[in-house]
Amino acid sequence: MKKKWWHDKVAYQIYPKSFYDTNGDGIGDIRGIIEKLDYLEDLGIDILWISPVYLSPFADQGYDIADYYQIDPRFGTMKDMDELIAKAGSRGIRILMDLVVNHCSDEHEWFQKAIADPDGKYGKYFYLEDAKNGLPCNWRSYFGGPCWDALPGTDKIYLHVFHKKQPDLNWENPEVREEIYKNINWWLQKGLGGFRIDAIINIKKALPFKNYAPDREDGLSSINHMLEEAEGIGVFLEEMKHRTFEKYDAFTVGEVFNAKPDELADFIGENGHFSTMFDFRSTCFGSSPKGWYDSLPITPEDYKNCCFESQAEAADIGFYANVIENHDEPRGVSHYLPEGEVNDTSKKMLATISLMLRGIPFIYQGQELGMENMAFSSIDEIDDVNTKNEYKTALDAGLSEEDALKAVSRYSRDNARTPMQWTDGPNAGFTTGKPWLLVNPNHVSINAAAQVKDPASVYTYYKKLIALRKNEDYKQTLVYGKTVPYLKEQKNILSFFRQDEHQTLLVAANFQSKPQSIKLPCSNYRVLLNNCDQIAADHGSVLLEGYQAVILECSAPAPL
Ligand code: TEU
Ligand code: CA
Repeated sequence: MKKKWWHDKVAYQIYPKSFYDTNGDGIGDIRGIIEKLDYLEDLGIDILWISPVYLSPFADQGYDIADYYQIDPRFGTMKDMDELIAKAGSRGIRILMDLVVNHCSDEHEWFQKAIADPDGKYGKYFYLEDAKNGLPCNWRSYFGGPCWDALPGTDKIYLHVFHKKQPDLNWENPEVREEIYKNINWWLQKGLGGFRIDAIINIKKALPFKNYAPDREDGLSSINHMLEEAEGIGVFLEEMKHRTFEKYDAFTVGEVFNAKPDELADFIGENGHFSTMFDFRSTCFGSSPKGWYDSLPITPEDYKNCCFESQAEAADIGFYANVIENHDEPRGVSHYLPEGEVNDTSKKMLATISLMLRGIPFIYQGQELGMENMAFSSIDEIDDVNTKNEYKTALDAGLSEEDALKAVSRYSRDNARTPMQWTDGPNAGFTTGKPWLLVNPNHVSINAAAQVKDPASVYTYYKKLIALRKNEDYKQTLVYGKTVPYLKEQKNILSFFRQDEHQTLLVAANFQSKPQSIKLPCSNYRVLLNNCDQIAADHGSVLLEGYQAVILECSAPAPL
């Protein structure tokens, strides 16, 4: 495999609105990221993905872009952005911007011009149809309702697979693609490390528009059915890569849902469309076509299977980007650990698995502190468009208000969007003003200030995991070595080797509160990391405490 600069890197996602506010308006800003670079450097981060900071009306928190060349004044200025890129760069940290090009904002100049003259040049930037013919297809937008709306003041309708303030750009139009490439190159010339690429699978529509079998009472059909049929996205993605990323050796991470199983090599193989893409197998597990209210919980055994399936799938192809949460997901510790068993030890166990798997680790802001879901007491406390839509879906399905709130609280995107917990003081030290979203009251016990100086904290443990990945003695194996499941059949044991011809490391986690013993594959070993104080070994086996996770270096390669 040809080595790439990003193979051994550890990435961190910042959701700027909730990261750190420097001017007291209750909204995190770019200067806030600059101020926290020391913190990120101390943790050992190499790549920073910044969720969108472009000019936006914030219908979907910046994923609705009104100008791809401007910074939203709420986040700061382009000068701040340039300073961030430079200051991060001087610490060896590369910045990724979020590339949101399936759609723009309805307030973008292109859409405004399309409204003014639907038959002109900019009408062709979007998917417009004559209203008199009715809806061209019954696709349900990701945020609820039909994905067609009236083009204001005209006799046309336009397509939006997300919010109605996020009109889809027509990638079939070469002029649109040119505009996008121009923008990507403009940003790359500033010295970006690359991009995280939003909702990219949606850029290729199965055309002509047609109905699919309705899958809910509303008579609409999930977009997934269309995506299964859409062919030829690779042509767009290859063109984009050649015209932009490739010239800068940029790092790209795709947000790819619904890829076809045999397409993985096209996406993340040595000459793939992207450097890597997120592994969403465990985040998607249990999701129901009916909506969040109908989702199934994930068990430790399910989680193990997800991990191993993804590891096997990517093994001979490339690298997945490993996540346990992001700005669209609940907090990983609240989602993957059973209620009542969320504690520092179990949090560290999850971290051990996520960072020791083969792939590029992505840590979401606050994950390194073990931040947890928010206990929302009313739907009015929630800002997120998608949660509101899922709440309505749950009510429509007959749930009581109380049950609907309970159901959507488990999955709400706002769980991850509550402000970063810097201190135990007012507003968790996030802002001196009124935070735009509720601060989790548990910041009095979960916060960066306390954890940074505590050798036993979740933060310090993350720091050790990152340091281990970078340790010259183990790096080669942890980055490029194989993942070989060990004791896969033993219930609630999630254990695997990371291994190459020179070295065998064993990662073993007891994914339950009850202790259990595992057979050791080697008689001599060194403990590289342990989330508990002790390791109880005896006669070729180890007794793992509840949620204990250990990383061992086996002295002799295990007989596999
Ligand atoms: O998400 C894409 C996506 O498919 C989402 O619908 C995801 O399934 C959903 O957020 C789960 O609740 C990306 C961004 O990450 C998300 O924040 C944006 O809202 C979306 O694109 C539109 O740009
Ligand atoms: Ca601010």
